[in-house]
Amino acid sequence: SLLNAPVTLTNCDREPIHIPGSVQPYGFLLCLDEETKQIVHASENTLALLGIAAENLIGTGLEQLLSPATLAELEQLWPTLTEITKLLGARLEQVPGQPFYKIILHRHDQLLWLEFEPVAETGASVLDLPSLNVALGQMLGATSVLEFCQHAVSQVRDITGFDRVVMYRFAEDASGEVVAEAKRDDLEPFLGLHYPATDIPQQARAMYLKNWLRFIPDVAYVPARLHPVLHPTAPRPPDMTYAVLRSVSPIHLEYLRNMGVAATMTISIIADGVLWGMITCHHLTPRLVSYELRELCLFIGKTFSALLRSKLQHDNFAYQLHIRETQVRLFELVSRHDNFIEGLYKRKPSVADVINCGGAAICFEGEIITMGTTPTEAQIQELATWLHQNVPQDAFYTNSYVAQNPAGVGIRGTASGLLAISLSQESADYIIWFRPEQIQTVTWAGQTQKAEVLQDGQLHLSPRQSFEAWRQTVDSTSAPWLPMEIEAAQEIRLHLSDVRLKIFNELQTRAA
Ligand code: BLA
Repeated sequence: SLLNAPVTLTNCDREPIHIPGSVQPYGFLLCLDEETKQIVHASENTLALLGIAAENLIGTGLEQLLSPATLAELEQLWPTLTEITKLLGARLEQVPGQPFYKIILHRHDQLLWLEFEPVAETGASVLDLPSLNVALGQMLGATSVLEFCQHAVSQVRDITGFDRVVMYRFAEDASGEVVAEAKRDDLEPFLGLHYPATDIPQQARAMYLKNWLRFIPDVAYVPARLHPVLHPTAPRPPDMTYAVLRSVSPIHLEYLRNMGVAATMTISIIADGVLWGMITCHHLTPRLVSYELRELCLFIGKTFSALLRSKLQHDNFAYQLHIRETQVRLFELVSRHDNFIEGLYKRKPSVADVINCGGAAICFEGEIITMGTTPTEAQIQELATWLHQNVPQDAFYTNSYVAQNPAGVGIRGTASGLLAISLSQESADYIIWFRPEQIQTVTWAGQTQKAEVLQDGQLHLSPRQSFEAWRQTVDSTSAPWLPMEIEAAQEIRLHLSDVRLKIFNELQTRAA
């Protein structure tokens, strides 16, 4: 089977993670036939948990486990049950010596799913409304997407007590970045780290759009098989997309073990039907989180998702506004200086302040003026000459200059990204904004994790190796330029050409 075949980065996408035929053993699973309400699958750990072998449950009803009162409650639930889970608390009255159970119910794949999680006490309410109100208030009040993310991860850490909680945000290319983090002080920070798209394969992403929360209380678990794995009339094991106890990919478990993580919980962040990111929780020792607390985190994740679009728009408007305001002030400075070029760099704001960049340069009539972090003057001169000889357009932008001109390798540290506007058709006069190479802006903070050996030269099964894999894909690349930034640069070009035309006309009139 695929699970026994060697795993490579290419077959990773094909692992059928929705039909593992087994569960995590911290609870047990019963699947009932929708019509007859008879048990058709039971996880083999019923023997360990209930003292009843799975095969002895097949073909029976729930009467040998539950009291008539609980059965009556279930009868009420069946008709309206969907993929969305519902909770019922019960003692298995018919089996002596059993603890209290949370029964998590849903309907899917023509089966009724009952997942039993044992709990120590019957469960006082964990819903602390006042602090939930504070949490939501903070999230609502966040003035930027990053602050919003920070509140969400802090809340989830407060609620669950996980050692580390991060917001993992996906980029266009499906790679991801840790953009917010709440953690135990002594842990190495993950904030700012990136990982390649392959760390979370496509079928997993598709599943996480349907099922918003995953929980692995102990990554060292031994899966409990279903009995039977295949129903006599079914072509494949039952579809566990919505099952809480679903046994997860062994590849992913190995990844987590290599990371030194013993328990995880992840919550999907979905904006407009797209997986925008995940709240990812880690614990260094096994950790059981109750169903109710998981639901509370899910509530926070869904609230976050619902508010996200407006926060993203807010960030966008704020940046748009910053560009407009600095542009207006810059143009004022330009008009106040006799030499208009001086207006671009002598005072604040300078051209470098209009657009997010590492630095900027003005190349004008053989002179070079630099602001912020830039290549050397000689390198900028070479770049201006290259632009003049190779780029006929008035504006030029790239997030990988090296990909356009191999000679760019020498300046990729400060200038992997370039946004340039031409000030003259005849000579190499430009304003150029620079963006640094992305990988130089992020590095692993410490060396506390031991380096793992690459297993077959292509498998990356820990975040540190993943980071290296990501590093290779974005070699000599900067963060991309946004359409509004390119537009702003164009506007500056047009404005300056108007100014020069006016100066030229004035000189003509004076001469006449
Ligand atoms: C799933 N991989 C995941 C998940 C995360 C990551 C968050 C979601 C499952 C979960 O834990 O709830 C990745 N986790 C990370 C990253 C960090 C982290 C990047 O904490 C960074 C700090 N994984 C690989 C490779 C393969 C792979 C090379 O790295 C395939 C060859 C597979 N990852 C893989 C699979 C799943 C997964 C199959 C699905 C697990 C499941 O739900 O069954």
